[in-house]
Amino acid sequence: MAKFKKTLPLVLPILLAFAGASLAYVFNEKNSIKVSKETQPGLELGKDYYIQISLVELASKPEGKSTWDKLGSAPDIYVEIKWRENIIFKSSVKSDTLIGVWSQTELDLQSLAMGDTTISPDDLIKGARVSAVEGESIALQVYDYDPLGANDLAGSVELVFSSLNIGKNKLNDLSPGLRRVEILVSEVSEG
Ligand SMILES: [Ca+2]
Repeated sequence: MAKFKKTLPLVLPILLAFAGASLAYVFNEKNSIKVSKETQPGLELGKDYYIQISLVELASKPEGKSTWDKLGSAPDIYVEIKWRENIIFKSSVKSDTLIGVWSQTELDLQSLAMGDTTISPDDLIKGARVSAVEGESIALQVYDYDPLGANDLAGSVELVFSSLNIGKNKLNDLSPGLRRVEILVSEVSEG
């Protein structure tokens, strides 16, 4: 694997920044698997957080149907995050799979802060920014994308902020069609 030079140019092409951030995330993710949910801090109500979808696993077939796709191919998964009755995030589509994985461009906010940049983290993070207000929740709606017809709702789950933790949140057996969801919650570091 190529190593980054010690002295990176001050102005990196955006694409390279994305690639670097993605790699950093992959390594962070591997490390964070050891951290159990119980040891992670909960959300501080009243603060802003980023919600990112890491993984969605669907059941082998949808509820009440024999196959996901008409020709027997696996579902084409995408996720919407809904908050206060608005869709605030829509993921890319992961085609023909029962397990959709989205690599996140989790920002190394420290390195971002070191450089001269006018880019807001909001512009780079592939996720939703929410305010963790007491009693409120976000809804994750998982769809099987259909290019020709209506997208089928594969499953959905509502998560109250008080039930979420900072870091990775693993959720299992949420509904008949939805076996597993992993989301990443990160603090917004700006004042
Ligand atoms: Ca398909």
